[in-house]
Amino acid sequence: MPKGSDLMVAALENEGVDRIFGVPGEENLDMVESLRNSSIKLVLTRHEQSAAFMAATYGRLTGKPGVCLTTLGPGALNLTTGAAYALLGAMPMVMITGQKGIMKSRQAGFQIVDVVTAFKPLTKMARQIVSTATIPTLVRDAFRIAMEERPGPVLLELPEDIAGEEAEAIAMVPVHPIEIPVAHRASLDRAADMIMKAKRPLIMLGAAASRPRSTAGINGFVRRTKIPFFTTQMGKGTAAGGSNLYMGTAALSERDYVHEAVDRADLIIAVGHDTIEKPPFIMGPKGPQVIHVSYTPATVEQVYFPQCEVVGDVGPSLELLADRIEARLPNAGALLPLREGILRSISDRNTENRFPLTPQRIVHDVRQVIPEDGIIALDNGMYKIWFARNYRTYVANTVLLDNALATMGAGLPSAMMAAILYPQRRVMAVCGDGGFMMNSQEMETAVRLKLNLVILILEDSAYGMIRWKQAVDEFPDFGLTFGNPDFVKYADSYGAKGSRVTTADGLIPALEAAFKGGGVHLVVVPVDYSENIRVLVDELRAKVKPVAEPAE
Ligand SMILES: Cc1ncc(C[n+]2csc(CCOP(=O)(O)OP(=O)(O)O)c2C)c(N)n1
Ligand SMILES: [Mg+2]
Repeated sequence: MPKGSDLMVAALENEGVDRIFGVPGEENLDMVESLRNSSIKLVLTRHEQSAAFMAATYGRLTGKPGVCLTTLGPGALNLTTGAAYALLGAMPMVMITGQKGIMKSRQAGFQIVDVVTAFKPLTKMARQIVSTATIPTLVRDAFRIAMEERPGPVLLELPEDIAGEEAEAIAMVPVHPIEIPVAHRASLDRAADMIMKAKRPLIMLGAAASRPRSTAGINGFVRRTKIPFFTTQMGKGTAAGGSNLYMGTAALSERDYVHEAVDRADLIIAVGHDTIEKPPFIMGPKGPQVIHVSYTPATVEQVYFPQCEVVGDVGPSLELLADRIEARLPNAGALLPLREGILRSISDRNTENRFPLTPQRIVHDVRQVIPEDGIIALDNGMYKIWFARNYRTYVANTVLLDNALATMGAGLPSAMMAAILYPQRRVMAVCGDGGFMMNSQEMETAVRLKLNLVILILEDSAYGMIRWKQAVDEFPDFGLTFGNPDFVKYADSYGAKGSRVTTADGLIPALEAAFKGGGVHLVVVPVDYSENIRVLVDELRAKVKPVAEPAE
């Protein structure tokens, strides 16, 4: 007779799950035994938080929920940051947590936390499984909810006694494909009318444009309409950045070079914009009109209140919109003359020979060693702004950054997930010395899994981003510096390789050697963050003036 945990594992196999990430506790031992006898691999991590980051990234890259497993109380609570990461980032994920038995209580309150309640605000659904009979339907429901637009995390709590209980063999619920409806004709007509009337239209590609299902339709829309586009941080790569219509990425909310185009636009077609991102531009009473095109209706915010919405499956809806406007847009390229100046200003001084290296030089050199389909996964720190602004992308989901929860600690685990899914591509984690240390223990997991992965650490011995804000706000320099381990020895102690860049021209060869050598390789590069103030504050304040009235 099967046990509850056998049904659980069979239900996960029914969903096509191939790996589960996590740290089991004694409450999961039936589950672990059922996994041992299944087709699903159990991937141990060294902290539950990284298991959640990996599962969420699996969801982000494949569109199917990644799965993670922990014990009750302490283990489950270690998933909270990962749950928030998946919730804000719209990444499908299923978390399975253990619990003490619910039919008898032989350990009183030991380790018991109301996990289901704790996860309510961090998930789309959080449920305790109270009977083996409901396992197939609950699991099917959990996966559907995690995947449905807008995707996100769900939690199923499997108590120890339900997992170990003998159960009737119950049939699994078959999985079938679900198509997302296409936008209504009336909304397409209204949007087409606004676009044809626009004098200076601009497309913005946002976070939901990065969904694996979105990208083909988006490329077609940009190509057919010939309207120039910019991206949000999480929309990078969704239409080939190398195309001659790319105007830049909005890493700041206003007054960056890209805003010279945004401020002059009279219409922005916002494809897949999700307001969990730090605003790519600020809507005001006088600014451009906005058409929101996405899977779900717009969230109205003080800074985002579109005047028209095209809601439905993004790719096919954009195809229908392009059918209506293709070759009928005499003003499509009105903002294109600004492109060269914007891109030139952004790439200014990016080959400067200073040591420690400038952030611009680091971005430039990283781009040289990463092929078009190579993936960089960023942690959170000052360099994220530089990579978002300056790193050109050619393929969707080749820059994995988190402009939603913007948590530190996810860079290494998300890069590890990409390396597992795409062993034939170059994959690099880019971390600050602060963020790297938040999950650096996963070096052991990466070595154990025999991943090919380069980890680039930008060393400034500080929580640089906060130190920068402190300086911008004219506070004294205080409380944000620290010491580091010797990263080369640290890598060595994990059985990984390590190297340190000691000259301005040393980064490219160090990275090339790391990729060619294979395995897990950590490269440390000292960074000179004085450019933060020089460019992101002084230069932009002096050069980029907000446009009061759009010029006719
Ligand atoms: C988990 C978490 N804690 C704190 C913060 C606030 N925070 C944002 S960036 C940052 C500093 C990052 O330092 P580091 O990783 O060294 O990158 P740097 O900015 O120095 O390049 C901090 C503390 C955060 N985003 N996430
Ligand atoms: Mg730092």
